[in-house]
Amino acid sequence: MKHRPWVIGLVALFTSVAVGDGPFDGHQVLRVETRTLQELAAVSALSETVWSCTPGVGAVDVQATPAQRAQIEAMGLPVCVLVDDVQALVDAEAAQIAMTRAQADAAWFATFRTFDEIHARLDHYAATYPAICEVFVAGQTLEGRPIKGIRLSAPDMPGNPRATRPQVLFNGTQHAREWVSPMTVMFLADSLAEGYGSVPAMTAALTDFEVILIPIVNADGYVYTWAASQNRMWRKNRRPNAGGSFGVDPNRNWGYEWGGAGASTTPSNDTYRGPSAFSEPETQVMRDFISAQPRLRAHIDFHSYSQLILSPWGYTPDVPADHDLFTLFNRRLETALAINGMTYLGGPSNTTIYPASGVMPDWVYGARGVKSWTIELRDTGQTGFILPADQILPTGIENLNGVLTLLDTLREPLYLTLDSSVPAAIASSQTWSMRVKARSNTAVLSGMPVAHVRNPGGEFAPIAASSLGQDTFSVEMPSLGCNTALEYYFEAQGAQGQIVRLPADAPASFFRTDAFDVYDLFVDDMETDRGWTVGSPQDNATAGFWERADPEPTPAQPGDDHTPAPGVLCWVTGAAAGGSVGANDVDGGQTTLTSPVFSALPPAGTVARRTSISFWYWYSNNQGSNPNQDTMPVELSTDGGATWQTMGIISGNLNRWEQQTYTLMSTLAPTGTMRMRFIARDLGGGSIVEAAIDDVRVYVEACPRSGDFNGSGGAPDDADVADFFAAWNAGDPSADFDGSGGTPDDADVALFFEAWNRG
Ligand SMILES: [Ca+2]
Ligand SMILES: [Ca+2]
Ligand SMILES: [Ca+2]
Ligand SMILES: [Ca+2]
Ligand SMILES: [Zn+2]
Repeated sequence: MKHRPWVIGLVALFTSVAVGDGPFDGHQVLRVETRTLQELAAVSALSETVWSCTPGVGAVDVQATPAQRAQIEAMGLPVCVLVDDVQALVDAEAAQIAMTRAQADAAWFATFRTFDEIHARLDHYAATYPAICEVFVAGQTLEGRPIKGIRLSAPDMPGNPRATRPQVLFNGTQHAREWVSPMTVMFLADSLAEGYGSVPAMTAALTDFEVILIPIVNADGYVYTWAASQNRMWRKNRRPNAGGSFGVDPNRNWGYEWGGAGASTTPSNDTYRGPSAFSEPETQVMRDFISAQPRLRAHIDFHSYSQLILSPWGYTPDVPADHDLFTLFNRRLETALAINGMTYLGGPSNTTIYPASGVMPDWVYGARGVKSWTIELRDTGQTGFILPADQILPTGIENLNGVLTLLDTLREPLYLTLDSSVPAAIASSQTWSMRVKARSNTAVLSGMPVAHVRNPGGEFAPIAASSLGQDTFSVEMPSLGCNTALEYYFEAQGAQGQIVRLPADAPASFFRTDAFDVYDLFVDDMETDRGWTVGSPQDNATAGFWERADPEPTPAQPGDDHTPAPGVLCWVTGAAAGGSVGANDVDGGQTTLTSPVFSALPPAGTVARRTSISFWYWYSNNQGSNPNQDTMPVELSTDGGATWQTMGIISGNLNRWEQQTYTLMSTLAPTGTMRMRFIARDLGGGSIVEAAIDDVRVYVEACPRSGDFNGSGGAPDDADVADFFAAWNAGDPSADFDGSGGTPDDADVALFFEAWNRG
């Protein structure tokens, strides 16, 4: 077998990216929102290096270690992660450089190739590797061009004849202008043909599967995009339509739920569905070819661009019966396609991009029952269809990795997937269960799936599931004491003893659910007067003052409050619509809405683990002149309004009600005399500023204080009683069990014994 150097480079890439042991291990690039020069200086000092070219107050990009990130976050500034893993980026870059320099024979993939060049290349594989490659013509296009493909599979082996191997089909170029799609399919052909016998993953792929590749389905359109009188941006086939326009969109012409949403009835439109389902030779040929493959297990239709992994359905937002299975494949494909640092997002086609009916994967899955995807290749719109040619190889490499991962997943004996979501937290003592699906694939499921559960630090112990019918199983999970957690994973067994776990690498990784109780401390839907006030010494707005009212709609202001009916009222800047969008918005300065005093302390006898303030807001500053220049600070006082600190700054113009939640951290420690305020303001150039606030909720996640007074661990015992009374007699604050302040009293004794008895 011919042995090309770049194949070795490819293998090196597959290993070098996974290993991260460089100088930037764990480093991330963070975008931190600073508000003052002091904050900017502090963030800069806390970082490894500043990435921003010209750092200033506002958003600054810094490279930080995990410890530095924790310190920056402790400052309470908004942080978002730009680069999750700096070392991985550096590794990927180094691997790419090494791979490219090692390539002796990569010239074919250095640029885009014509219809004739691509078909000649298929013939070259068949001539060079006749034992494993076979070229075929599936049929003819409208203008009579061959729709050519190649089958790759290892020669017959004892106990493993070719004719029994599961088949997978990958095609490109339903859409003519998406030139990276045939190149990606050709890269798969090249890697498998050249790598068989020398690269273990390629050898295994062709030993276990028959891989069928069709680089160009819409040959007429593809040739048209290359013609001298070219229309490089041509998408459809070359059907002459009634009315003089050309082209049916092949990927709206497939006959499963044909004619629904996301396909045009107008012949000149780029998504014209055609006069009837399967009206076009290209879709007929592919339909008949697919129907003739008896062992087809999976299919990918390659398109560009957007970097998406799209599973059925396209025609409806409803999820398919195999949604959990598609989700499992999608997550693995996402990981596999990220090998070069690119993000491919996976999900159902309809809701991940847009509704589209008559698409190929809907038919392949809906009519043939074969798992089928659209993969939208690079990029995400920077160059779109005119992808630079130097992206062909990296696109091919990451999609080869995706295809290998797809094959790996098809090989698995059983599929174990979640049928209920993993709760991050539950209430203490709550009864709860988890549902999983366990399906046979190459093996038959044996017995019931099992959940392995433990408290953190303990040993995993099994709990058997019970069947809910079909492939669905339920596990009754143990209820949890407050401030404890459960770690768990699931396991299923095949008839030959094959073990499958969820998560796949359990017990190294596992799910976790925490238990604690939630207490509301201050809840206000603004329907009654709870004592909010308008105005502060700094207020200087001339119009658009806060008022509690039923808002009237304008292009910048909601027509309804947020509270579900019968709620009608919220706080809003000038509730009346007036004659124009600017008639009743904030003008000339700021107007301040201040809450009544509320307590953010946990209930007596409990210990808080987290205190949160949430509210629903409407904010608009993107209408009219000087848009997007104003913001609305949200401030918090821990001393009844004497002093204030910034909790956050609202600036997003979503034109809808949105919920914001802030967690009170050490810098804003909860007290019994809290207030919050919202400062709506039109500063600088006059602009349209509208704001509204509704459904405020302050709540604490807390657990009862433990009777283990001296913290010795284990169940409370006599020593805890002795230590409590010693502290109580001494008037020590630690004996103030209910947190009421002052000298410990009888109430503290009662509460302590309640906790002690509880254990
Ligand atoms: Ca309300
Ligand atoms: Ca208004
Ligand atoms: Ca204004
Ligand atoms: Ca302004
Ligand atoms: Zn496309």
